[in-house]
Amino acid sequence: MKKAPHKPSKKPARPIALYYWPTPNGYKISIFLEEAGLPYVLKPVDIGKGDQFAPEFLKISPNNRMPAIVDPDGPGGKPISVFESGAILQYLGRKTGKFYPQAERARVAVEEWLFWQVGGLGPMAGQANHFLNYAQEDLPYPKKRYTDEVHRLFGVMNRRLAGRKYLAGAYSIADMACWGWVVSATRYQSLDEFPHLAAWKTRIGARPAVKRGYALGQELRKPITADERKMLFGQRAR
Ligand SMILES: N[C@@H](CCC(=O)N[C@@H](CS)C(=O)NCC(=O)O)C(=O)O
Repeated sequence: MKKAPHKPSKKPARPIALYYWPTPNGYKISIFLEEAGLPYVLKPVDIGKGDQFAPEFLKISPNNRMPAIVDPDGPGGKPISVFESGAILQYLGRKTGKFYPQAERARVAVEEWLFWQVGGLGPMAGQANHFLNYAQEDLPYPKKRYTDEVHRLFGVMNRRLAGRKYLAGAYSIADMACWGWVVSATRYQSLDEFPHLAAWKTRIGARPAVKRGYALGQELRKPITADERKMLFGQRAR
């Protein structure tokens, strides 16, 4: 008989440490944890102050980015750390059996939209946000390039969501991955042209667990200072 990756344990679940800052990549994981009802403890990673470069944090997240998790009850009952939001969502989905179907066709569909988010929507909307809201020079070419790409990606999502409630079958980690990025991009891109996407955004946003996940740590957000700008932008290999 094949060994299950996670033997169900009789012991009460020990909380997962969530290394987090309230940004669209962070919300993906706070939303999952809230949706699944998994106990967790918040470990704020103040990325403006440089917490992401702390040696202890780099041991679990060598890319100096949050989110990351440490699950004390990982495979074999031993702790495991996971970085990269997509890998974390897949891990938590496998661990709980929730929001990440096992049937191969359904799983492939979820993975298509999950990877579409981590390789496309996130990086492109992140660049658009950078050139529109953080770059100190006014740079029309990158602004147009990345806002055009967000517009294109929103069109893809809108077509996908025509006649569908969720991106890939039932509500899944793919929806959780995309939602915060769509919310954030509506700062500069209206959804008037994308009615199916707008309805999906409202549908997901109405879920109580999504509200809780999105609210996590909002009080930590402050306008960026000159020192924080230096910490975040212009990073090179260390
Ligand atoms: N591919 C990563 C991206 C994570 C990411 O870019 N996190 C940002 C905040 S949204 C971060 O930690 N930035 C810290 C820095 O730029 O030093 C993931 O999906 O987890």
